[in-house]
Amino acid sequence: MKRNEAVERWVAEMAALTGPDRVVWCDGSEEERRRLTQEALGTGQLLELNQEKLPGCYLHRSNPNDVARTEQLTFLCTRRKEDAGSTNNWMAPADAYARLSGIYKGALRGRTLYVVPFLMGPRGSKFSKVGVQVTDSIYVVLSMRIMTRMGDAALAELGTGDRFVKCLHSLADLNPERRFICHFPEDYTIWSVGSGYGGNALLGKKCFALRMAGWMGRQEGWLAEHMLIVGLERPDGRLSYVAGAFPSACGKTNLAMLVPPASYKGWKIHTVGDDIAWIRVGPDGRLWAINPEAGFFGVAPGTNPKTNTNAMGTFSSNSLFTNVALTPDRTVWWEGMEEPKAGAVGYFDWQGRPWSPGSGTRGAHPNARFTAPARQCPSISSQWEGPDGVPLSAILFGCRRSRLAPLVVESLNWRHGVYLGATIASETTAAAAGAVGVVRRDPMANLPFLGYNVGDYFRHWLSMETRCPKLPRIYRVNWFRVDGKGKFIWPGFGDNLRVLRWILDRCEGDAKATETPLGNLPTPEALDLAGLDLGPESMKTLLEVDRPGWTEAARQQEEFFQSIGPAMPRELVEEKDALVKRLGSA
Ligand code: OXD
Ligand code: MN
Repeated sequence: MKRNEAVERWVAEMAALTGPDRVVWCDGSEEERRRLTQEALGTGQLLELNQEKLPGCYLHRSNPNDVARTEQLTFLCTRRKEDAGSTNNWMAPADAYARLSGIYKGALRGRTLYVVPFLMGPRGSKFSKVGVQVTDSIYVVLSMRIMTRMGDAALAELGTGDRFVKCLHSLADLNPERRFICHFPEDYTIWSVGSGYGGNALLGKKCFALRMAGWMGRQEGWLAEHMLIVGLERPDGRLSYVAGAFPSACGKTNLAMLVPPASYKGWKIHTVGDDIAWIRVGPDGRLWAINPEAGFFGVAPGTNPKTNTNAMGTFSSNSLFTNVALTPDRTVWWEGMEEPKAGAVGYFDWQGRPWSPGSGTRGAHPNARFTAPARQCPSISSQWEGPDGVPLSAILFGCRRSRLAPLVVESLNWRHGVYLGATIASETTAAAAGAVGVVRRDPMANLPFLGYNVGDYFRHWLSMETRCPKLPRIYRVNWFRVDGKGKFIWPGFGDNLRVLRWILDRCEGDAKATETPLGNLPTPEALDLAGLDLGPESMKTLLEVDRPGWTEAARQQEEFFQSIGPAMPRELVEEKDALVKRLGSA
């Protein structure tokens, strides 16, 4: 491979800082995968799974203090504090470099520094961007190998250029007190230390493809979003693509791979991406999206042949599992899979402790993950690596709300759609450290991943109206409404296609809707409910407009908007005022 001087210079600098015994350049080859896997098996970083049942699959157990993203330790380090905005932690770049250099200094003594060039996006695409991560974790290298186009392919794409994102990572001593994930967008640099967890350590993912790319996209006129991308093909062959933002661990992977209900004969699903979308205006004036990743880093608990058979097919080989339970025949298990017999022996929990099913303790960590190559997904789209991406017919903003938010609302126009996304509030999940089930603001389901001021982000979204002549329609959805007994009302999973069908029909102008203060809701007959056990009362709850509840929600939105300060676009405040007015009249 031709050498790239800028990369070599930077790697030498990072090696001088961290002091490794060896520097190994990764080429992405199969031989390298085998060699690194053997090494990781030797040190116990990986455990071999049953190679007959799960060929090429391995188990990783993380440090129990390092099992989720740590948002409180994640910083934007911009020269001006206001560029980080009210929702991000901020540190001055000089302070962050000094503080973290102290931790990195000599941290790789006795260790190997792996150099991992990686490409986000398909080869030969104008969307795509190169990064180089240096790391002391083989688990991270092998995960990056699945999640990105890694090795020589990335260097070939970079050529002799010097525009690459410089990603420094070290596990250091895994001390949560010395754990930092710092982004320096002005320097194209990410420094992460003290964590081996996916979102903190696989720097191509959240750090680059969302925060750093968000910053780049603002400057270059495109969007980096926390969105799945899926193609929906009707029996007559019409194919439409939808992108959907949902908070972490709220079913993006399941929606991207959904299996149509039995009555949907002839419908086909084409998975393009399950977590991140880069979106640009295409030459035809529509929005086009790519998935910058090459793999899925999905939440394992709850995944089973009924909820996501395509995911089961995807990770049946060449995959890594993190913090799942180990079965007596060295396969994997997690909550939500078929329950083993209570008291069965030979199981180990996610921390490697002997464990018995039915003992009342968890086998897998709630944020246990699978890391699997996208190309293995049975429903993968033939277009998933297309350099131009796929054109979007609709954008979804999803939330997880047990009350208040209806099943689906159609926005009145782009500006109102941006407002619907900007005002998402959702119940927290185990994907981030901290309390679970607490309602918090999560604009565009992207709050933890914003690479700049949230007010400027809203403005950037609004500006698409002037850049893009053929914008997709925007919808807000909520699959998570519960009844009086706390049970989910909507069946979710494959049946979400019923809602997507209404959305597609609306985009094509042939489905009925009722105008409400919130936006357009389906008339009860417009949603296809055939074969579902959902009475009129349930549908009434799913489609209700709770006026006092929304009046209070609008008051809370006002507080949120005010907290954003001068960057907050007036247009969205006006949308909130218009909602209050609509709620008050009629
Ligand atoms: C993820 C997350 O891992 O959102 O995708 O936390
Ligand atoms: Mn995510």
